[in-house]
Amino acid sequence: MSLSAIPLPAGATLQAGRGGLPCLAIDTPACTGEIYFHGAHVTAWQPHGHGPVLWMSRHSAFEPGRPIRGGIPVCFPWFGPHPSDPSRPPHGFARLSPWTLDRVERRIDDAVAVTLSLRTGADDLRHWPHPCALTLEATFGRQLVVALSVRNDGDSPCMFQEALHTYFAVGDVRQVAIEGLAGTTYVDKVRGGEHFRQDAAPIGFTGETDRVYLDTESTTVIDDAAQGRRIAVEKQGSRTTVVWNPWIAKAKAMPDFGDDEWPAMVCVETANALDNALTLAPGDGHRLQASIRVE
Ligand code: TA6
Repeated sequence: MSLSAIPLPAGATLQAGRGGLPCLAIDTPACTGEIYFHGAHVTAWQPHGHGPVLWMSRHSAFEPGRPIRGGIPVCFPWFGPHPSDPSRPPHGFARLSPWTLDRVERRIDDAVAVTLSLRTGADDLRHWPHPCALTLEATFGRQLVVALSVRNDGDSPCMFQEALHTYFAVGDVRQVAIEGLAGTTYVDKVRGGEHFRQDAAPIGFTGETDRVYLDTESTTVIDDAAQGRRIAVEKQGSRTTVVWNPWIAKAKAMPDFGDDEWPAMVCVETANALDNALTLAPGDGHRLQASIRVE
């Protein structure tokens, strides 16, 4: 179906975005937002009465085959480097792929729900031998609800990892505290991938931080003291929460990340990764959901 054939409700506008990539701009009494078809990538959400909730790098690429830096990258079917082949793209191919716009619907309370889909096709199967049907639904309203659904259309079990790799805008990460993960075991990628147990204190940031919290279904809260706000991230269908800030050296090492941008962001990612990887039987499906609101 051509893009022009898809009916758009009031508050949703089809645009040629950065790099000429197609995107939908959302503007209703509830919020403004933006989602690109490239990677089914949410790049903006701002509920009325609040500042932008998602962070975007000023240096992000917007071109086929390259990930967008910021917003909510969709990581699938692996998380981080490919388990065995370093030539494969980090965080999988879903965020590098052109997704298809399926429908845009107006919901109650001035929310707009955008649904895109991707089928892992032959060109992906070289990287990954499983035909799957992916759906990404982003509902832009007074809260932002993003759901990634995966269905195994193959005839053998399919093991995968996944993440909604959300970049949050904060006033100063050095004044941020993250609540909700006390007592949870995490893999610390800054300390050799060793396992540690989070103590009772909220997570603070004094250097590069890259932690994969396992076996947790908890809601996390980002206390952004510098902006005097708290952001809650509630999740369903997720056993992993990833917390990341690159800090100074890692920020300098990334070409699509400004050297001075690291204090303004923190990633709190809703995932199923590492030990929490999932296996779907043929015909089975799974839904991963993050619900984000400013408290
Ligand atoms: O989720 C944290 C992480 O895995 C970090 O290790 C860092 O690599 C980050 O993702 C960004 O990855 P990217 O491939 O988008 O540069």
